[in-house]
Amino acid sequence: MSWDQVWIDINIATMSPNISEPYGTITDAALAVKDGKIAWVGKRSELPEFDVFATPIYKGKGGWITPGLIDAHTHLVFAGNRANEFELRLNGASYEEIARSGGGIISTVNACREADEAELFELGRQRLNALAKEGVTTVEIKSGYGLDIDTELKILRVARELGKHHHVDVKTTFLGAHAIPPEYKHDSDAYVDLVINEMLPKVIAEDLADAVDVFCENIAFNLEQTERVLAAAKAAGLQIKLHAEQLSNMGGSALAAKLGAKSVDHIEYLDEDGVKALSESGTCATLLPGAFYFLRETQHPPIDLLRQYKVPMVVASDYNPGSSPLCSSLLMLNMACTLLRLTPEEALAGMTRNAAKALGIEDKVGVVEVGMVADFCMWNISTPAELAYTYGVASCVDVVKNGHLVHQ
Ligand code: DI6
Ligand code: FE
Repeated sequence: MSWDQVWIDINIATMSPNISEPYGTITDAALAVKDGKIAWVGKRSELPEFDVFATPIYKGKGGWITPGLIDAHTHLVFAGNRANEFELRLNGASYEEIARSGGGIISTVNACREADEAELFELGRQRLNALAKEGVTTVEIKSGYGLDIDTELKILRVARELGKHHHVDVKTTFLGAHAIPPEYKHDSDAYVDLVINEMLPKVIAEDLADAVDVFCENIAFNLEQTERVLAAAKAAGLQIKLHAEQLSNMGGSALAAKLGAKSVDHIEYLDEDGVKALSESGTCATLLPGAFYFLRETQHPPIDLLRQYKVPMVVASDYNPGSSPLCSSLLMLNMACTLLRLTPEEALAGMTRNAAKALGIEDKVGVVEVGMVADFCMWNISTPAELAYTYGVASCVDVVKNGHLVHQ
C-alpha cells in the first residue's frame, strides 16, 4: 500500500451511520490518507502492510479522531459590535430607548456599510481562526448586514475571499432579506422586489452565494414575501434555507420544506405539522443554542418530535453581534445538551454528518469513511462525550484538512 500518511494509536468516532456502535466508533483504530482523501479506516490489527519508511506515521496517544466540525449557520462577517447595547439593557434601558440610541440590527448594518472590504476581511479572519482552533473545517457565512446592493455584495465577496485564503472551507449564503432597511420601512414589498430583481441577479452573476436565506418572522418578512424570495432563488438553481419559527409560528418551515429547503433554522416554535413537513422533504432542523441562550428564550424547539419523525438535527453557532455573540462551536455542543437536551452523540452528529447534509456536501465531508475528503480532528479526550461535556480546556490537538496537517 502506498499512502501519504497513516494515523495509529487512535480511536475514531467516525459518525458513520453504517457502523452501529455509538458515534460510529472504531476503537484501537488506524486511518490512512491518500491524495487528500481517506483511503483506509478500520481496526489497527487489520491495517494492510505499507512502507513504514516512506510514509509519515502519526501517533494519537490513544486520543480520538472525529470528522472536522462543520458550523452550518453563522453571520461572521460584520463590523462593529453591540456591547454597548448589551450594557444599556443590563442597566435597565428599554428596547425603545436602545433603538432610539441607534442600537439593534440597524447599528450593525450602519457599521457594515461604512467598513471597507479589508476591514471586514480582517474581522472575519480572526473569527474564522477562533473556530478553526476548535476543529472547525467548514463554515457557512451569511450576508444580511448590508441591506443595500453594494453592502450585501461586499459582505459576500469578503466571505468568498475568506474561503480562498483560509484552510477552512466557506459556504456562502445570501440573506438580503434579513431585516427591512430603514429606507424601506413603509414598503417592505418594494425591498423584497429589490432583493429579487436587483440583488439576486448580481449575486448570481458574480457567483457569490451557494444558498439563499430569509428571516421569516413578524418583525421581518411574511410568508408571502418569504416564498417570493425562496422561489426566485430556487428557480436560479441556488440552495434554499430559512430562519423560521424563532419568535412565533409563522408556518415558514412547512413552506421551506415544500420548496425543498436544505434546512430550517432556530425553530423554537415549530409544531408537529411543521416537523412532519420537514420529515417528508428531507429538510434538516438547525438548532441554534447560542441564540436561545443569549436571548434567554423559554420556548424549546420540539426535540422529541424531531427525533420521532427522524428529522436530521444540526447544531450551529449562529455567531452574530445581536443574538449570539459567541464565537465557539464547541460551546454550542455543550449548550445543545444542557439547554436543548440533545445527547452528546446527537450534538456531535449535528456538527458533523447532519451539518454536511444541511450544506449539501454530505457526499464529501461529515463522516470518517473511505472516499471522503480527509477533513478530521485529533482530540486529547478519553471519550467522545467529553466534547460536549466540558468546555474551555483546549483539546483539539491536530486538524487535518484536505489531507494536510494544518494545526497546532
Ligand atoms: N435571527 C437572529 O437571531 C438574528 N438574525 C435573525 O434572523 C439577529 C440578528 C441581530 O440582531 O443582529
Ligand atoms: Fe442566524
